[in-house]
Formats: sequence, structure tokens, C-alpha cells
Amino acid sequence: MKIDRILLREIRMQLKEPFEISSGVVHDRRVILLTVFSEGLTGWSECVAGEDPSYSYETCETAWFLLTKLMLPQMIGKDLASTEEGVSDTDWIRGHPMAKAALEMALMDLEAKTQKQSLGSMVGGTKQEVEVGVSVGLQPNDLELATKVGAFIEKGYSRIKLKIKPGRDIHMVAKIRELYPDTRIMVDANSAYSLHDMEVLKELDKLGLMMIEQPLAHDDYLDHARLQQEIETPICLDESIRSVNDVKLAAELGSCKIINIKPGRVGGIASSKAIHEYCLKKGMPVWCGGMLESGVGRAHNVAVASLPGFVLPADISESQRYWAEDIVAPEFTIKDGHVQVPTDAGIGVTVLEDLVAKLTVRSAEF
Ligand code: OSB
Ligand code: MG
Repeated sequence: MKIDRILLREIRMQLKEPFEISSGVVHDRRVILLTVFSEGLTGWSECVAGEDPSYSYETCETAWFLLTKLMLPQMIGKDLASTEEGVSDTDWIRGHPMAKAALEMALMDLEAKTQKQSLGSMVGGTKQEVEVGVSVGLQPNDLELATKVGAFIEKGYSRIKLKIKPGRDIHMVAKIRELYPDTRIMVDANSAYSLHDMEVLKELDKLGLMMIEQPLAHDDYLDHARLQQEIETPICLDESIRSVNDVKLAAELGSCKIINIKPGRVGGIASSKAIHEYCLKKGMPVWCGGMLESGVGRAHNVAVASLPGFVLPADISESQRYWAEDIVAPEFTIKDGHVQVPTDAGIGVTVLEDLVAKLTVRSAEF
């Protein structure tokens, strides 16, 4: 893979409706889109960093800086035997797994296209379709939430994730539980609680939830372990997991029983596979989370979620749930609670160049 040219763009995609979680609200998604050109082929990826450092310390600005100043210029002219060889040049950079994931995932798409293979099969995926749930943001009131949840169940999503925060938790979740007794329900706190909230957390524990995602601080493996000892409901870690080393720490301490793998958060596909493999050995279930990706990031997530150890429904909703028009064709759709894993080479979907050009607010070329 000779790297001829690289294009980095930031596009603005308007969400159909704002997405609110305990740490903030997103109206429009600033998507950093990476295109790597090699001998007539193009590899695509997106960076999942957000606008502000509330979910992670990484932001669109930090990722843009790392990619344009430290990571991309060096790639030009290289003739890479593999993605691994390309990303090894960035090993010296401490942290910043979201920026690193963008480079790795674009090279992975390129590598799969070079081999005329789908990304899913190249990474070792075994599924033709992936079971999916839906992540429902905080709503203005319980009635609106109940209506939304009902519509998603009607659509076929196989589990519902409710965003919670202090004051919008026990009663709200209990109501949904009562309305939809047969639906698999989980909650995601995005770090909004501490061990001082033990009473609330123990009440949530009585609601028959599949799991509680990231109740405590992003760096508090010890308190998560203390909490897991007090409750039956499995804890799932999201923000706390940026590498396989974080997973080892959490598993050894007993901080959680389930891992949410977001390829764009853990440094890319190789890291996702390492976590998947470790968790398979430990008997710890994993599933694929989401970061409100465009069709490009979604395609990568679907490929990774086709690995056999991804045994719980993914946060991969259909394109139409987020966008009036996605930037890929075909768009992702759901049928009987599943999303198909693309079979064409690489990410297996075509990027709509004209639409991307229209949405672009800045670009850098190498
Ligand atoms: O915590 O999983 C999260 C979106 C943005 C930031 C953090 C999270 C989320 C989601 C959305 O829950 C999942 C999706 O992409 O649909
Ligand atoms: Mg989460």
C-alpha cells in the first residue's frame, strides 16, 4: 500500500434531533473524515472525538492537531506492507486513542480493499448480521421517553438503552420497565454518579436491567469494583476502557462484568480485537458501542461487531435514526432487530462525495 495522498476533512452533520446525555447535549455532529489514497483505491474512516472534552479528553480540535501535525504528513510516500506497519509510527504518541483510531481504521479499509476482501471478513468476523439495540437520549419528560421507546420497540430494536442522570433515574426507568415488561432494558449514566449515590444505585439494581453502563468516574476502577460487589446488575464500562490494559485492570479488580467496545475510542480495530480476545478467554461478554457515527464509522463498527465474542446487541442504529441523509450508500437499515454486515470490499459502502463536499467546513491535504 503506497500512500499517495491523504485528505482530512471536517464535515458538519445535523442530527435529526439533539442527543442528550448526563454530560451534555449534541445538536450537530462535527465529523472528522479521513481519506487515504493508494494506487487508485481509497481508505475511509472517521474520528469519534466530540466537540468538547466531556466524554473524553480528546476533542475534534486535539484530533485535528494530532492528525495534521504529527501523524499524517509522515505517511505520504510510504509503501506499507500492512496497517500495523503504518500505525507503528505513531506508537510514540502517548494517549489520544481516538486520533490514532482514525488513521488505523482508514488504513484497515484500504488494506481490505487491496485484498479485495470485506472489512468484516478481514478482521475475522463470523456473522452476516449484527443484533442491534438503540441508545435513547434524555427526554424532556417521561411521557416523551415512553413514546420514543415504544416507537423503537415497534421498529424492532432488540434492547433499549436509557440515558440516566441524578434526578432522572429510578422513577423514569421504573415507568419504562412497567410499560414494557418483556423488553431488554439497560441504562447508561456516563459517569454521573459516585458511591455517595449507593441508595439510588441499589434501587436501580431492583429493576431487572441487563446492565448499568459507566455509573462512576472514567478513571475510578476501584469504586466501580466496590459498587459491583454491592449490586447484582452487571456493570459495563465504556469511558473507562481505552485499551486492552484498561480491560485487564477492570477484569482483575472486578470493576465490571461486561465491556462496551467502541473501535474509535480504543485506538482502532486491532485494539478492539485484542480486547475481544482477552474477554473471550475471561468469559466476559462484549458488545459494540456507538458515538453517533456517520455511515463511515458505522460501517467500521458493524465489521468489528461481526466478531463472534460480540454476544450482546450493539448501539448501532439505522442511518435514518440520526440523519436525514447519511453520507454513504446504501444507508444502514434494520430488519428484525439486525443490521446486515456489508460484503463488498473494505467498509462495503460507497461514500457520497458530492454530499461530503457540501458538508465540508475545513480540509487539509497531504
Ligand atoms: O455513552 O455510549 C455513550 C453517544 C455519544 C457519546 C457517548 C455515548 C453515546 C451513545 C450513542 O450512547 C450510541 C449511538 O451511536 O447510537
Ligand atoms: Mg456509554
